[in-house]
Amino acid sequence: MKIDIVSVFPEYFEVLNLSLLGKAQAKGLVEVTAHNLRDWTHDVHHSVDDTPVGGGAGMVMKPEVWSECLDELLQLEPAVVENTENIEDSAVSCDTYDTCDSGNSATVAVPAKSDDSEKTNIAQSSAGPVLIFPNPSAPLFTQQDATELSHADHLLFGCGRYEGYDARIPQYYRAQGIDVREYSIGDYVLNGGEVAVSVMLEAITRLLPGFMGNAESIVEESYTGENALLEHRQYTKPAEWRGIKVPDVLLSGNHAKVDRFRRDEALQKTDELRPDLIEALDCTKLDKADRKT
Ligand code: 6GU
Repeated sequence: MKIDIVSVFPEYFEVLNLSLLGKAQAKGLVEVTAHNLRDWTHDVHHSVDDTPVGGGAGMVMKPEVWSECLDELLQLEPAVVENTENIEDSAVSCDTYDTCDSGNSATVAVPAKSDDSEKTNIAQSSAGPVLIFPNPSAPLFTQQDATELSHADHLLFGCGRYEGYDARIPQYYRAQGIDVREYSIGDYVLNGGEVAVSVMLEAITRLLPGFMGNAESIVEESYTGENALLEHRQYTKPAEWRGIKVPDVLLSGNHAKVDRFRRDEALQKTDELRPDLIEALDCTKLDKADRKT
């Protein structure tokens, strides 16, 4: 998987060479390049932002600089758009590939449409690049998004700073047939997209085949699978520590009982802390004992 990151603070991503991702790069599973957006400026001040049209506080990232950068990294012709009226102003959208039926003459690289479920979208598409913008006002990035993006062969992250980026940037690239996603990582505000991109990158790359030593540890995690629950508690030896005992059933050696105990705990914990996840459960996948819990 090839990963490009564009930021005004590319040094921020030097830490990626440490840690697990560094190992994945060494193994050749991923190739990560952090670019400096200012390399695509032409003025002496290397300016990347300007005041918001319509007024308001802060600065907004200019579309011209981004487009020079993104055209190059996406290997698109710097298209002369003849018919800008046809570029649809679609709302922030992260779950579709087919937002690009505009009659724009400059359309290139339209990914093949897939009728299948979201999970297999990328695996079955012609797997063009996916352009991702962190944005606190976008839909939440989930484990399902991470799984889906782990099948892409080229991810390009564009980190916004200041009050954000000109809305025409994602709009334009969608109209070019590029799979453009905007994601928030949670209901709080960060100064820029760099931390959010690091979070998404870690969630995505650890799912790459061969990345983790133990593939099972991925399968059993919270938020994975069709019926995502928070994970049960874990214990290791000793069986009693500072007067606190490990639950007896875990020492029983009875695997069925252990599984039931853990499942009950996961259901109870999820109900208490994340009722939204319980609401989203597929009832047909619950067994009799689950219902009792
Ligand atoms: Cl993706 N960006 C910024 N700046 N703040 C955030 C965020 C993203 N997600 C949550 N807060």
